[in-house]
Amino acid sequence: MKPCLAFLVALSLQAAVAEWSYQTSWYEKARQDKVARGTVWPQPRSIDTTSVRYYLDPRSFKLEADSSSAAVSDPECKEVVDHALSRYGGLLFWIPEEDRAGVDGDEILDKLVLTITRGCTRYPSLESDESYSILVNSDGATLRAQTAWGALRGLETFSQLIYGENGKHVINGTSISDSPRFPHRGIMIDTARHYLPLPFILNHLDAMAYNKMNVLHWHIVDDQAFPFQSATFPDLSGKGAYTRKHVYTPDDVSQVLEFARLRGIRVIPEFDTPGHMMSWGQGHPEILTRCYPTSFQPDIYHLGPANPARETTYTFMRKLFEEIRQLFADEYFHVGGDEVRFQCWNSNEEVHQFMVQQGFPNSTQGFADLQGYYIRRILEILHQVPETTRGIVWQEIFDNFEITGDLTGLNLDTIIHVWEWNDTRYQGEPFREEMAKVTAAGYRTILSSCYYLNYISYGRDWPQYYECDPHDFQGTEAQKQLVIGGEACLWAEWVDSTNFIPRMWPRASAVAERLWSPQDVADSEAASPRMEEQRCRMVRRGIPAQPQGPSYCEYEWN
Ligand code: CP6
Repeated sequence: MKPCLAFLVALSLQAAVAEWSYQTSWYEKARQDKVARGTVWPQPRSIDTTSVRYYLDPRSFKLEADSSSAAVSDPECKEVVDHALSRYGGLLFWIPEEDRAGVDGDEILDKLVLTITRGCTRYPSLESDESYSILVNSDGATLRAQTAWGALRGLETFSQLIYGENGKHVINGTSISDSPRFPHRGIMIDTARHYLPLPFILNHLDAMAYNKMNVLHWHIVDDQAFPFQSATFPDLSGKGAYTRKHVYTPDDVSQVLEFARLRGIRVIPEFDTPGHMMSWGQGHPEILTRCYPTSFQPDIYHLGPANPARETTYTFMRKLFEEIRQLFADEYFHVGGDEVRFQCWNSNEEVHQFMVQQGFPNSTQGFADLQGYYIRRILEILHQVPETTRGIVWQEIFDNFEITGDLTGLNLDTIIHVWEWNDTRYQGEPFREEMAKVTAAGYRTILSSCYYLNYISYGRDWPQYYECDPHDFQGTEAQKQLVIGGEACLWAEWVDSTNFIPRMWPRASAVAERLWSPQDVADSEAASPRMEEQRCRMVRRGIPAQPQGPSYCEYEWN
């Protein structure tokens, strides 16, 4: 009898302790200060919130397009809007049925009415207007945008304003007027070092939309693999992909493009040239430079950069670019240009003869001239392919033209992508100097140097991305205007589908806010509770974003 009684006492004591710890959970209290429910990421340009609460009933709430506006009358708008309304219909309410409380007797918000005041284009572009405004008050809720792309950003914001309280979905009285600080807010993914199956790319595009990012820079091929399946040159992936299964077919690419378009995201392909092309040589060795061993480099790679001395190289690139331009819709195309080894060109007699013929000196200067010649021709080809196409290049191309002392070969419509950064250089602020130089020469630029997500370390590392500002360099107002944005880069030597999403998110969210929100939204401490909320929001929506320190989410990943 006695042990049995002790057992019962212990049991009820345990229950009491459990009850006590639930009710007064110190961590729950601590967390109240660390998360900020119903806050928006990235922070809008202007937001006013009242303390009036409106309640939403998931069974009857409606997202509606104003039928007298372009949201319905313009077919290009309507397609994007219809998809978005159905997507967000599924994202607004997340409190599980069993935890929900009725809202009878509360002040109800029954719908959001969306108005598009201008019109739409089939694809988003660098020039797209993404502005929107939201008003929630006792008259109801409205969302106004000039274009479907602005409507998408506004729907995302509206969905984030809704929070859960005592089992009810709530929104406060709110007035928002918002537009992005930079038009190019990108993320670079690398599908050459590891193949990323399509569902992971699509999941990532969803996460980009949740963070109002609008450019997927697809570094699709590189030295290690050529997963892009070309109809013109099937041997490129036939022999250059890891396996026959590790490829992106034209249908795969179309799926990515359409999924991105419906979320207002541009897809810019990168076909890196003349360096980083080893995998191309598996199927087409004739376009690469054969490297000969030298006393300095006895074990140099068998095949090096593109062969700039052969006319056939340019014919090949022209045909490939024509195919790619047909498939990808964006006006911009990234042609790389980074990390070219001159030793291989130097070891090759055919290349030497070509340099003599062109009058290039036999020196570093001469190889810079040669690379300048090659890129100038590549950019010319880009200009000539059907549909206007402009180039984006890594910073070496600019640096290189600077070495030759003649920037006239580098068309002013080319965008310079600044990426170089190592610790000592960072101390010396070299990327800031680079931004100043590039813009002083009149080129538009995007910054990645301080947004390299492939670096990892112990601890909370997003503040360093958050605090790096693309305008933080010495320059005139006109120079600042030439900075069109930035890109987070996740190089994938150590990343595949097992760790891609958690390594990317929510660290890329820090970059997203830097590029969207006003410059003075820059305090990472102040941003922390919103970041915490954004991370849990992504988890709730099916993005396995990694934690940013000890914490929990109300609705965990499962
Ligand atoms: N591959 C290509 C890479 C890198 C670049 N280009 C790279 C360089 C330095 C770091 C990470 C990645 N792996 N094609 C540079 C643009 Cl730290």
